[in-house]
Amino acid sequence: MTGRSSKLRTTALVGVCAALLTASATACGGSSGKGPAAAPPPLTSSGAGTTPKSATPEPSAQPGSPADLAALQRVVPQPVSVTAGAGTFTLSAATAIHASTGAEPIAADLAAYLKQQTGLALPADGGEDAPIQLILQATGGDPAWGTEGYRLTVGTVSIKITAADPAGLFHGVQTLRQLVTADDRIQAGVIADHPRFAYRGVMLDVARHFFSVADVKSYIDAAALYKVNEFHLHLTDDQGWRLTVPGYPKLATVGGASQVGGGTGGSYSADDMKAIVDYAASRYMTVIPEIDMPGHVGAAVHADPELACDGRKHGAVTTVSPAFDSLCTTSESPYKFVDSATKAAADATTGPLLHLGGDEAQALNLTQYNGFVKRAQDLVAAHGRTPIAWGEAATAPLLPQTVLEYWDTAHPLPAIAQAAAKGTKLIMAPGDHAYLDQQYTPGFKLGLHWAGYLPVSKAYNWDPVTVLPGVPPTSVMGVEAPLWTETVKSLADAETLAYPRLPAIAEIGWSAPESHDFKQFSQRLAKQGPLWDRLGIAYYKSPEIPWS
Ligand code: TNX
Repeated sequence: MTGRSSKLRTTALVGVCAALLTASATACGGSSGKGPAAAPPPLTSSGAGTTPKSATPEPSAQPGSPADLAALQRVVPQPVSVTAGAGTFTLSAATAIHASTGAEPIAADLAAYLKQQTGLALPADGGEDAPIQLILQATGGDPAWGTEGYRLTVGTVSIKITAADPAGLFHGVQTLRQLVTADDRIQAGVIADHPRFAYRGVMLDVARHFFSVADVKSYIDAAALYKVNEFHLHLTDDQGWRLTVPGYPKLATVGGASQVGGGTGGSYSADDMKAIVDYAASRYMTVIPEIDMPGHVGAAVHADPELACDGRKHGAVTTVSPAFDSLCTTSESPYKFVDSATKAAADATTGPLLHLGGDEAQALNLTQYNGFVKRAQDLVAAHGRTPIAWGEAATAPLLPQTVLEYWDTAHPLPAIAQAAAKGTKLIMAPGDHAYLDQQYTPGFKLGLHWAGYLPVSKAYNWDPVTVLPGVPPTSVMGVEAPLWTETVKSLADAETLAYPRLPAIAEIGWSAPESHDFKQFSQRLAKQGPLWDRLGIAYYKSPEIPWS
């Protein structure tokens, strides 16, 4: 769970740069195809699906031309190094995939992805001489890989992905998917890659509008294409309670029976939660459940009025605006509820982190709020989970392991940087750069704009270690792109707000800051459009992006 990893890997590339054209930001002194090419030969023709001559074929040793490098520049997030070779590999239905021991599920994933994208049904059970090789190499690989890094080599007759861990192989598969062109070709070259931050999250608010398990899976699946590895599920809020909690049946049945604008809402059974958690795990993502407290509990006090202090009946909240109800922190009964709800969230998930909310508790004074946050953290910890809380919780006494999530750029609390200076880890989700629910432009058909308008360039142009002054860079665990759903009624609405900004934030979380360049990013991003069209992902055709 530690934060940052290394910078661009420049030294190891020196030898390769002499022969092949590289787009690592600094390695060979060139990028975007403008670097010096070593006597580029003409493109060689592809060896479509042919059997390689050796069992572990190496990629084309022919140096790539600037045009070859440009053809390879279509990956988001930008990899650590991209080195072009000459020629292309062409996929066919006869191109078999071989997996080393332990990599078999990822070979099946690759085959399924390529079927979805190209219509070709590649055999995923190829032998050791198969043209596509997925190799798990636990020892002796590049130490820079860590668990999520990988090396992808593409030649005219073979493709090989090597990684130390299945997560790295899976990320390599995502890179490979993005490299496949409309005519089923893949540019030759070598990509070496690993993430900057360990935490690269997205959040989906299923409380304001309910989303079916199938929709949640689709949202996860699309985010996996951009190497997102944390899925924060905002399960409860004023307008809906979506988690089944033993001992409190009305939370789901009554608190779950509505949403913004009314309607039927919904909630997840234990089986539903397991389906989400298992699906996320198959995409190398960990689910972080959130129970938002002590404010944002409109649905909870509607279901169980004794959780509030006033003893009155609370109607269902169906408005966009918050209800500003609160748990009754001065009595004991809400803590039994907090214990049960956080236990249910812990039991429904498998990851180390559990979000206890803590935002916008306007109905409490600071003493009441701080006292609540202290006890809620202890209960989360007692269930074996590391607490996360929204930035406001910085005013409370924090457990040493509690993580804060920075969001409120309209009121940046000095206590957050102060906590970070004392060792608290931070997740960066600044509203004015990372909130996918903020409108792209004035009048955009979806979204809010309390943090300002958020065009793609603004989602891209920020650095997590400098966005909040006074924060030590080592305290930053990573980034998150939350999608609040007050105005989001369908998966297509969610995707329209997330694409193309989610890939921008994913790149901020994965790629070295030296490689960040909006113009170059927007050209790579433009090449994702046809893939989204093929996969049926809705997106906003922002005029900032040179869609082809
Ligand atoms: C603020 S972010 C909220 C949410 C809203 C969001 C809308 C946060 C911790 N609280 O309750 O949905 O703004 O952008």
